[in-house]
Amino acid sequence: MTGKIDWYDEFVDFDYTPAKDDLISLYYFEPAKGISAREAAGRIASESSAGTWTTLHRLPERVEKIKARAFELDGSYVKVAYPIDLWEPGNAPQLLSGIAGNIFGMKALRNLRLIDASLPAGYIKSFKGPGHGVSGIRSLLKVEKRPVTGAVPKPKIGFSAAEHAEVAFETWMGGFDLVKDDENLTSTSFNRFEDRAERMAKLRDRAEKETGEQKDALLNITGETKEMIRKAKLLHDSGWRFAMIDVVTCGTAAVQTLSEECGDLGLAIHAHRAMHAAFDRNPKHGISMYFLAKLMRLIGVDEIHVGTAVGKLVGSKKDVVQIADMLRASSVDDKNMLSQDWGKIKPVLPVSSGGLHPGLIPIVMDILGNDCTLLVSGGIHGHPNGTRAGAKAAIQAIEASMEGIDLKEYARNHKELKQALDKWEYFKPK
Ligand code: CAP
Ligand code: MG
Repeated sequence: MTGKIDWYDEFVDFDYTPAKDDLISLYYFEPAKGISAREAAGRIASESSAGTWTTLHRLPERVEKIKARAFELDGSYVKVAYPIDLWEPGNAPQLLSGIAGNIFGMKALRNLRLIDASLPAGYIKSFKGPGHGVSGIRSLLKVEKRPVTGAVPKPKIGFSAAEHAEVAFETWMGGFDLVKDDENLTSTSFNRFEDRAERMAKLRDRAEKETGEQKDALLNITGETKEMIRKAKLLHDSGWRFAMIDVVTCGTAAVQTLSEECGDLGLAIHAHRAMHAAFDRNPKHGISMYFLAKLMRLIGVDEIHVGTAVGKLVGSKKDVVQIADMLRASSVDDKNMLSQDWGKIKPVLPVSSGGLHPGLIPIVMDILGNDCTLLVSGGIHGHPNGTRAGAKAAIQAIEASMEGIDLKEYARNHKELKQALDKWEYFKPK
């Protein structure tokens, strides 16, 4: 072999100052044996923009203008600037194919993790963003200050549509706002989506009448895109104002389509993140939940799961707060992340769920504040006196937290809370 056969180094420029409209990504990376950090940085910038493994016989001049540049290297962290001309406006899948595509498979890297990307104003303008956002959800449910509340009938799957609707009614009558489908419940022979939606609508109307409160459901339309559109229309026609989508398993293209469709139907989107831990759990490799949540805000979900820090699933307190703050902010200035001005993109409600029960509600509210949705599922259906008492206990825990009263003190004259604390106290499930 004679001479140099690759040109990765042309994608490294530590004197480069990003243009205002460059899209910038932040990666954690570990070079493979024998590869320097600079060489690895060049490979990341090259393979995610305009390069390839070897020098080329014909190279259009414009590559010099549109190529990405690794411009800042700090230990195991690299920042890459991508000229805006690389990106198709409004195309989320293409963004991922660039900054989260081939580079994860490069042999020159032992590990790579996309931590964040700063999206320039011109780029975010090409996306719809949430139709409702935080204030829209609050006005749909007429819940002004406290956290929005919801629960999933448990077991995850097993109830008939009629039984599911009964559990929903008990949840609403206990004071909860929302009844959510579980992430893996769509339509089964014994609990068809259409049947569930219709039966629950009847009991929703009854619960609204008897309580005077707004009640709604997060019915899971997850599936093939045209089928999701059909189900969204069915929800709208039955008076529902939310739809639930498992955004990772459905994919960004489908979520973009449903963001448009649900926007037209006035449906708020609840984004479940099932499967996120396949790529965000390893701190050294994959894609951060922070970036996934950012992308979903850009595309236009209205609320998304961010974790609990104290429940049964992974996610540290620092991560949960960082993601929630990014979702609710109009601009982000977190020293560990990239800056982000959200322009007109509405804020998104963080959802905390997973192993919660009344005894853990004060901690979660301390972490997330009131601008969140709390999903307490096993934590109400496992109450010694059943679902309605469990929901009341959770509501009482929210009231105590908002009034700054110790739970055990508040439980002295709130029997449902007392019963919940007698069973779980402050138990943190694993
Ligand atoms: C919680 C849940 C949610 C998880 C999702 C479940 O039920 O319904 O899907 O919280 O996790 O199926 O486990 P429980 P995350 O309240 O009974 O635990 O919110 O972290 O995405
Ligand atoms: Mg679930």
